[in-house]
Amino acid sequence: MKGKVLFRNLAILIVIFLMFSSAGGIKKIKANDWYDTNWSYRIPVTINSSTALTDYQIKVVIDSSHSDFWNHVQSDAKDVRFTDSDGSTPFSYWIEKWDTTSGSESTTIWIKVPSIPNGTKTIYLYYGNSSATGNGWHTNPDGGGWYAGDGDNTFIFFDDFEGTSLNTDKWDSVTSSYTYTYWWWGWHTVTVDTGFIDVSGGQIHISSGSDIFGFGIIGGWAYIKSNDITDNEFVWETRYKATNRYDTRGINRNRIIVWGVTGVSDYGIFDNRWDHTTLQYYWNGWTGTSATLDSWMKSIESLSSNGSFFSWDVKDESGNSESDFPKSTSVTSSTNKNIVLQCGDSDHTGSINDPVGDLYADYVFVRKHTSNEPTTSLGGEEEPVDLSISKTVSSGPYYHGENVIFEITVTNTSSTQDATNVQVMDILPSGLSYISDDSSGSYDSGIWDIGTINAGESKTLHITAELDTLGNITNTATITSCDQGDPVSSNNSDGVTINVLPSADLELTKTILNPTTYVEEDIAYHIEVTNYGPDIAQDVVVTDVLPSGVDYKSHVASQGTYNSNTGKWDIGTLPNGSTVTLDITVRIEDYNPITNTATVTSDTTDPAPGNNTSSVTIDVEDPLIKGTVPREGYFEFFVDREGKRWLLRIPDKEYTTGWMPFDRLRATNTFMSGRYADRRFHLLFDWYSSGRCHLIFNDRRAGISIKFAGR
Ligand SMILES: [Ca+2]
Ligand SMILES: [Ca+2]
Ligand SMILES: [Ca+2]
Repeated sequence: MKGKVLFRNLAILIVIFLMFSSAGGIKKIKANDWYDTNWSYRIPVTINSSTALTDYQIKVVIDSSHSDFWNHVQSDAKDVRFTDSDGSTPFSYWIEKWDTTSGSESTTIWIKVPSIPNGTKTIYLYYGNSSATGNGWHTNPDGGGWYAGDGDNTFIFFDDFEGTSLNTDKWDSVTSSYTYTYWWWGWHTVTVDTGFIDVSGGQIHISSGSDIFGFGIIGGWAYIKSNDITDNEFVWETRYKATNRYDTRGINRNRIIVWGVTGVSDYGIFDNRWDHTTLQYYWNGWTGTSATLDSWMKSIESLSSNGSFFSWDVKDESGNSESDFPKSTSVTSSTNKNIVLQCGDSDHTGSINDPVGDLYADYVFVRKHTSNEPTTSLGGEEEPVDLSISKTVSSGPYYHGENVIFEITVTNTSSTQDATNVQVMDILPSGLSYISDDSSGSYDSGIWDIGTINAGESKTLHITAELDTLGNITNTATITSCDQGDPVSSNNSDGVTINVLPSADLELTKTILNPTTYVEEDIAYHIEVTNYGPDIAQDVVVTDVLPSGVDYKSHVASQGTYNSNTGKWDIGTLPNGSTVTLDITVRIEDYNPITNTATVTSDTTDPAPGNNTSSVTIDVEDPLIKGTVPREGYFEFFVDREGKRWLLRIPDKEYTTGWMPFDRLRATNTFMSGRYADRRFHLLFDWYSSGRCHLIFNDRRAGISIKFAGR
C-alpha cells in the first residue's frame, strides 16, 4: 500500500516535470492575452528564420488581398500595433509605406523583434480601434500622411525629417560657399552662394548654391553626416529625389554614400557631366546607366559579410530596380561608419565645371542585416474570444478513500468567433488519485485537449478521482491555450477546495460459537469488529443488549470493557486493519426464538454503515408437554430425542431438574414414551402427536409431585 502511494506521487512529479520542461511533448503553454479590448482584430504574423536574431527589423508587406485588414484598419494607420507571441507585449514598428487607394491597398511595415529563434515565431498585428491614439505622424512630402509609429526605437538610425530643422542629435551638417577668381578684362574674385539645408514638409532639401554665370556652373555645397554607426553589417535605405536644374552642359552631383567604407571608389553619384548626355550613376566609375530625376526613388545600400561586402540598389516607387550595380566584395570598413547625403562637391579643382545639385530625402533608416533574411507570412484575421471556465465538485461531505467527481465546463462566450485549439490544464494535485473521465481520451496527463469550441457553445469534462489524503485539497483548472486571444483573463481559471474528513469502515459480525437448540444450556455470542480503514476509528462502541430469554454468565473481550447491564462494549480506538472480539456466554432460558443484535458505532465517520450491525437468532425446542397441575402449578417438560435427555421445570418456583438421562426412550414421529428412576427422581411419560399425553413425575428430595393427563 505504501509502495503504491509512493509510485503515485512519483507519477505526479513526472507529470509536473513534463508540463514545465521544454523536453516534454506537451504543447507549450500560450498566453491568452489580447493586447487591448479596444482593438477588435488581429492577424498572426509568422516569422520564419534560418538563424537566431536579436533586435532584428522584420518587414511585413500587406497587399490588397488582405481585405479584412483594409476594411477594419483606420485609414491613417493610427490603430496599427504589433505585439510579441504572448499577444500583449508591444513591439516598436515603423510604417514605410501606407497606400489606402481602393483596390490597390498596400503597406510596408518594419517591426523590431527582440528575439527571433532559428525556426518560426508568431507575433501579432492588432488593428480595428477608431479611438486609438496615433503614434509618430509621417508627413508625405507630396501631401497627406499617416501615423507611422516609432522609427527611432525601431531602427539603428532613423530620421523622417519631420519638424522644421535638422535634428543635430542625429546629424552633423556642413554648408560651404565657393570663391572663384577669373579673368575678364582684369582679375575678378567672386564668392558664390552658400549651399543650404532645409527641413520642412516632412522632407529634407540639401542644395548647392546657384551659378553666377550663364556659361558655367559654380555653386556652394552642403551635406549631412549621421552619427557613428558601429554595426559591421547593416542596410540603409532612403527615399530620395534628385532634381536637375541645369542644362545638359551642367554637372549635377548628388551623393548617397557611406563614409568609412574603402575599396569601392566614389559611388552613389548622379552626374550629368558636359560630356554625358544624360545623368547617370557612378559606381566604381561611370556606369552609363541613366538615373531618374525628379521622381521619388529608393536607395538601398547593404554592408554585409562582416563589413567586407558592399552593394547598392536603386528602385523606383513600384519596387523595380533602376540598375543592377556590380557588388563590391573586397571592401574594408572602419569601426565607425556614417551615412551621408550630399549636394555639390567639396573637391573643387578650379574648373568652372564644378558640380551643383538638389537632393530631397523623405526619410532614412538603418536596419540590421543578415545573409538570410527572415520571411513573414500572415494568417487570417482573428477576433477575440472570451473563454470562461467553471469547476464544480460533487457534493460533500468528503471522506477519505471515497471518490469525488469534478465537473469542468469551458464556455466560448463570443457570439461570432469560434475558439480553436483550446487546451485546459487540470493536473490533479497530491491527494487526488485519478480514476476515470468522460473525455474519450482528450484528457491526458493533466491536459484536456478540447480543440474547437464554437461561438456560444460549451464543452464539459467529468473527472472521477479518489480522495487519498486528509484535509484541504484544492483542484484548479486553467485555460492554457487558444488560437484566438482572450482579453478577459479573469475567468480563465477556476478551482474548488474540499475538506477531506477521516473515515473508517467498521464491520461487525456476530456468530454463536457453540449453538444449541435447548433451554438451560450455555451458548457464547462471538462478536468481531474489524476496521477496514482507511483511517483510525475513534471511540468505537458496540451496543449488544442481551435479549430476554438468555441470562448473562460471563464474557471475554480482547480489548476494552463490556458492561452486561448496559450492553455497551467500549472498545476505544481501533487502527486501520485491526480486529477485536468479544465473547459473551449466556444461558438459554426461553424456548421462543431469541434474537440478539449488536451494532458498532464510532466518532469517525463510517462510509459504509450497512455492515455495522449483525444479528443471530436461536430457535429453541418447545416443551414436549406443558400444563398446570393443582399442587405445583405450571410446568414444562422437555425431551432431547437425539441426546436421550429430559428436563422438567416449574418457572414460578424457579425449579428445574436440569438435563437428566432416560433409562428408556421410545420415540417415533408420532409417539414417544420414556421412563427414568433413581433415588431422587421418578419419571414416566407417554405422548402422541394427536395431543394425548400422560406424565408422572416425583422429586423425593424437593417434594415435587406431578400427575398430568393431557388431551
Ligand atoms: Ca519624411
Ligand atoms: Ca476569458
Ligand atoms: Ca461499516
